[in-house]
Amino acid sequence: MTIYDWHTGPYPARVRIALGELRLQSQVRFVSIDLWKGEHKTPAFLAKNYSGTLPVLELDDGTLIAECTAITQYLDALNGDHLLTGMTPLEQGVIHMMSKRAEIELLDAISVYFHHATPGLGPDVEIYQNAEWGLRQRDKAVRGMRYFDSVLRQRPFIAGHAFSMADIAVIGGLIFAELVGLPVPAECEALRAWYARMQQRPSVRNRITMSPPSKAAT
Ligand SMILES: N[C@@H](CCC(=O)N[C@@H](CS)C(=O)NCC(=O)O)C(=O)O
Repeated sequence: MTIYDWHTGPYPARVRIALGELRLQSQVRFVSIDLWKGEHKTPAFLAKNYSGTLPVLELDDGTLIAECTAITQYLDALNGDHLLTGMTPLEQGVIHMMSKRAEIELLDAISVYFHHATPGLGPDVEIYQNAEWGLRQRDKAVRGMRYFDSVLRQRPFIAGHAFSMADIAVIGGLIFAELVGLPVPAECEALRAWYARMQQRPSVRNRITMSPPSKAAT
């Protein structure tokens, strides 16, 4: 299997963390696509992922799977344990919902803020920006942090009593928040304590050193 990603990217982090949790990293070859040089927008890369985003998983038969959730679901099903996406219908439904919510309310909102209301990936990549939209999404992300704080006041993990893909999605959001200098509000004590716990997990700690930048493929 090949993963096309960028070692410090918040979305690539999600798949790297999943690989670490599932102990699958030795089965993967990483190829770096340099976001800062816009390598994800070249025709060669767009042929792999129409959306022009990272990460992308390429299987040995040439099948391409983009989208962190889809990649994680594929990896999680490989050994049949479903550690990250749930075993029972109830677990699967709640984990899927909370992962989606983490994207909509936190991670994707911060991404829009980054691309629209900050210099983002630079003028060559950011060919359209709408700062007002970006700032609204930043405020949405802060509301999202307060929401996830309220969730974590009720239970130890984002989707219930066990670590899951939904935790990984929120971790991706807080990694992105750090990159753009968006602090978690001080009063979000449960979210802060949970994030400190998450950072102790080897999968989270070792995600960047799992594969530093390699030669670009496109
Ligand atoms: N919905 C996608 C989003 C992926 C995404 O936005 N990835 C970032 C990397 S951190 C990216 O490629 N950004 C480049 C861009 O949007 O120009 C997923 O879950 O995989």
